[in-house]
Amino acid sequence: MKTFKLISLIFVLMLFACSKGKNVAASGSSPTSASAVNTDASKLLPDTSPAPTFNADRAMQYVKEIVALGPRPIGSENHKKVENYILSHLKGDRVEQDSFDVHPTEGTFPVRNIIAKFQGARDGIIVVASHYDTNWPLRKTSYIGANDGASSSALLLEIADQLRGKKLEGYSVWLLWDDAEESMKLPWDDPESLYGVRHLAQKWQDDGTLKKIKAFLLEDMIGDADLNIEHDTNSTAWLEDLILQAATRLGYQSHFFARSMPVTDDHMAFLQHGVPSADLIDFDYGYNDVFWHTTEDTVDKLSPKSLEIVGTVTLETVRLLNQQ
Ligand code: 1BN
Ligand code: ZN
Repeated sequence: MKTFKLISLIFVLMLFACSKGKNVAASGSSPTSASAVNTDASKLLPDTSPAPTFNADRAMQYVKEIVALGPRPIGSENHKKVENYILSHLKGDRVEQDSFDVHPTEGTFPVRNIIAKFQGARDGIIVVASHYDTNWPLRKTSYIGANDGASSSALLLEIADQLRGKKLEGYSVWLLWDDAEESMKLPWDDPESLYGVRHLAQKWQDDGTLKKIKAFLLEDMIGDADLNIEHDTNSTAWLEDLILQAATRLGYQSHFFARSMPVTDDHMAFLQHGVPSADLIDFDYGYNDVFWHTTEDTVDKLSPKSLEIVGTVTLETVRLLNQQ
């Protein structure tokens, strides 16, 4: 009888071990990537914690203050001002700066990634990122990138306000204002593109940080009053699923994933290094994207509600990642 019980126990333990391995999505993973996350909705813990909070009016105020600094292409005075603006909001937080020079054909330019680190109890990091520079080819115009760069940078400042002073029971959350996304060239795989994230991904690969990153969530062009976040087919599939789950829990799913397309944005650098990554981007800015990379990208096209939707869905996604 004892032997039978022992065999049963071993059988149950084996079953448990197998089920832990199931549903672990492979998309975006590689030998260097963080351990994958179980994304089966039925295995999530009961949802007892309160829904995330987000001050949309304050976030909108941040957008206005950023664009009031004027165009902020790399190498400009205004770029320095926006760096200082972001840093001034992170006083007392744990901040890392990743500063270096780039040498494209146009000359030598300083680039600065800014990272605010909110320590969690669990071993592992969730990165939430946004670029803050404006488009280099448009540097001689009045282009201020209200949606493209300012909205997502403001969203991160508001997320910092939400995390500050809280005891994080889950993974650490690192907010990354990355630089030179708009410099100098498209496409993303040109050596003169995505300088900030490519430098940081390599740095974090070299110092061992990268393997601790559970997810990289990129925010881009998320302030559009007519909010339609794309289903990005380059993003890690299970992370996109989790974002949709988060949006559905909050009743915001109608703003997500009506359209599928491959997006080549800052997250590509982290995907290339095997980090599960997703881009929350609305690439339908005005009819047929007419406002994108034009001087029409101004605050009047944005809505605080869109900031709130994406902000709370991001925080809810973090909460779901912590339940794995
Ligand atoms: C997003 C906003 N991007 C540039 N400004 C990256 C991108 C470039 C996304 C081309 C899609 C296509
Ligand atoms: Zn852009």
